[in-house]
Amino acid sequence: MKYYYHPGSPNCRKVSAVIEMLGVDAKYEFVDLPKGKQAQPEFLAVNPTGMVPVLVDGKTTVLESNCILIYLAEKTGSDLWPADSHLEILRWMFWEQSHFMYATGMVFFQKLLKPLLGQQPDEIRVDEAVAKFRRHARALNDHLKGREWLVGDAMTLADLAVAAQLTYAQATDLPMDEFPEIQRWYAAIEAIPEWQATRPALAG
Ligand SMILES: N[C@@H](CCC(=O)N[C@@H](CS)C(=O)NCC(=O)O)C(=O)O
Repeated sequence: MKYYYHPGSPNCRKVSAVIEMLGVDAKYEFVDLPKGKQAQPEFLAVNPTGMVPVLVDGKTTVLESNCILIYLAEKTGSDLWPADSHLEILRWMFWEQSHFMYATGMVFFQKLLKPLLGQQPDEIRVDEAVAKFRRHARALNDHLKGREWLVGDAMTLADLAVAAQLTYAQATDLPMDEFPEIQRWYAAIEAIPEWQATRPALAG
């Protein structure tokens, strides 16, 4: 298997962690995002949207981080994708991509990436994204009351998909102290060695 990735990407982090947790034999292929390699014809032939992560397994190309997680879990028969919980896991994965990632990704882009590129953060966009984060984090925090994991009694792909978007929470000063249930749950994920090993340098 060939795995196209960038170590700073939260969407790649979830895939890298699952590859390591499941002991999958994958060849890591670094895609230099700051140098624009994702927009070059060679990579666009692999993923026309010009984004990582991508997994290529023989003749099968899997796009979208959450599809890759499911593909890997199905291929290995992992407990992270229990047959009786697919609907609930997918619900969190869709939510993560549609709402949570929008908020955390915007704050990451404005507060961490733009200064690295010598640009000023757009404070209006930061405020909008932090407001969105609060709205969705509140729902996540409420859901976690009395639960150890997002779905069922054990960790699933849902936990890893959602947790990935908190990779830069500390480095971007997201108001995590308002959400104690998220902090408790996230601390359990941070304790996983493969999760620690995939922490990007920029996350601090
Ligand atoms: N929905 C996609 C999002 C992937 C994504 O946003 N990838 C970012 C890195 S986290 C990327 O490749 N950005 C490069 C670009 O947009 O040029 C997924 O989950 O795989």
